[in-house]
Amino acid sequence: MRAYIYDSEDTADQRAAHDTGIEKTVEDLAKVGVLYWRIEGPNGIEQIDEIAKNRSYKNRDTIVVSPEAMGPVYEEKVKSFFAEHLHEDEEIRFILDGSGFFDVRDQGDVWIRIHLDKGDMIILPAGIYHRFTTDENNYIKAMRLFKEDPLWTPINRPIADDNKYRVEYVNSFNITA
Ligand code: KMT
Ligand code: NI
Repeated sequence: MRAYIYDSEDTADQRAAHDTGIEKTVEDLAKVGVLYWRIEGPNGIEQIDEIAKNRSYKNRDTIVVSPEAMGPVYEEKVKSFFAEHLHEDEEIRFILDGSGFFDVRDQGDVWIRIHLDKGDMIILPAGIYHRFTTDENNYIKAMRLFKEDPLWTPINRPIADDNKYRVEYVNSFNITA
């Protein structure tokens, strides 16, 4: 995992690094409610099971985002994941293979880019504005965890501004934008 301020001036493809070189820490992520774990070693799945048990994630599935897995709709899908949105539940991802970027808004509405690869586990809180893209390798395989039924409907900005999960999130963290 590496997190840094996203370079919004850079007009390259969304999958390019857009790297300002301004680093962000796990603590910086925690301040906006984003949780991160590095899951390593032979008992990795047990660690996932433990987090899932503690947080009541009963169900899980696997998604592969790649041209091979998705065929001709890949480019369209990658663009749709990159629309700024929120969810009414946490977004929980454990990277099984490959890599990609999750961008999250910080307290001042600046994009933090989080590069994840195999062994990284992340939880985005309900109500945080974010987006996803593969990187230039165009391949990621991730486990998605959820409580009962998945609540993955993306609600795009700015429609979601008045959503009660957004309002709760803004009130729980020191969000100024
Ligand atoms: C999302 O919510 O944008 C996704 O699930 C993207 C694929 S997970 C690596
Ligand atoms: Ni999302």
